[in-house]
Amino acid sequence: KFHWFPKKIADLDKCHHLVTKYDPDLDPDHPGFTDPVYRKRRQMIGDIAFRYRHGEVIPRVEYTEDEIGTWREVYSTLRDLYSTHACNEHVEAFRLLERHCGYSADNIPQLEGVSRFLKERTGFQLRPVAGLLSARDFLASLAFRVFQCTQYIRHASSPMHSPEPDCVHELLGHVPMLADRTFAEFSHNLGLASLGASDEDIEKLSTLYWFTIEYGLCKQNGEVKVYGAGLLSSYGELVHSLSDEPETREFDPEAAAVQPYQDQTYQPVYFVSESFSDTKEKLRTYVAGIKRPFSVRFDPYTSSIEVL
Ligand code: H2B
Ligand code: FE
Repeated sequence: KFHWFPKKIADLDKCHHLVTKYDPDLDPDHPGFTDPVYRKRRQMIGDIAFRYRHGEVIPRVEYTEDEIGTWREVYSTLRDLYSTHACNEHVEAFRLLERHCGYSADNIPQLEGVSRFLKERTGFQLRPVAGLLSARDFLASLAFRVFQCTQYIRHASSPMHSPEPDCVHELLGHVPMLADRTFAEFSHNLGLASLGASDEDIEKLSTLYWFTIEYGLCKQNGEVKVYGAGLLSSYGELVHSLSDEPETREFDPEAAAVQPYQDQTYQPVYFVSESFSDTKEKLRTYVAGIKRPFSVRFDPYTSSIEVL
């Protein structure tokens, strides 16, 4: 079976299939489920994403005092941990984001400004998305160096945790990492490998995504540090991941691609890379083994995919 995939960057307008299992309108465990004001706000911000077309400026959101309050609480708590827990690349990019992109405890940065910053650093850009996207659509956008980014914030009753991606997760976890060249290349390659892949291979690639981009650890100067965005945006699990409790294993894509994972509680096992270049090289070897009846090449001049 052959799956449609985007060939040019504007085709990403068609990659908008949401997974609703953690949606506040449908999931009774969502902290916002019983809060009609939150749900309405979520819809309003979601509409920006539904209306958005490639090439447009990402509309600003004027965040409320309540929303900024939630942001402030998470920001100041997490920021204190980054110097001891986050990898160098994250710490370095975070410094730049504070200096140039409006990152601070009192301000939720606007996606358009952040997108311009990333574009200058690694060619990555953001586009707004209304919630958790299907793995296929999400991975496909990485093939164009586009990161689909939520713009709403988690519910005020639960500042340290969100069952679904929100702007805290994206801006504090993903964005600093996407500012690193090697990491950007690794993400881009994962995206290219997903284009037109079978459902089984998409499942494996999303599991790999999970244990690297979301929950990855790496060695730096003889210590283990965090580079996964899911960890860098969750206080509890960030501390847990570098404690003695979880099991850690050396990163091996064959093993990570089929390792069962947890999206409800902390991971029982994390994979540790020797370095980003090591992750990138191992991933390159892994994806070369994925069978597709064609191969793809990204043309950076036109931001389009050549099918060979
Ligand atoms: N959607 C959104 N909006 N953000 C993500 O970080 C995300 C997603 N991650 N969909 C994807 C799924 C990931 O869990 C993998 C590729 O399945
Ligand atoms: Fe994420």
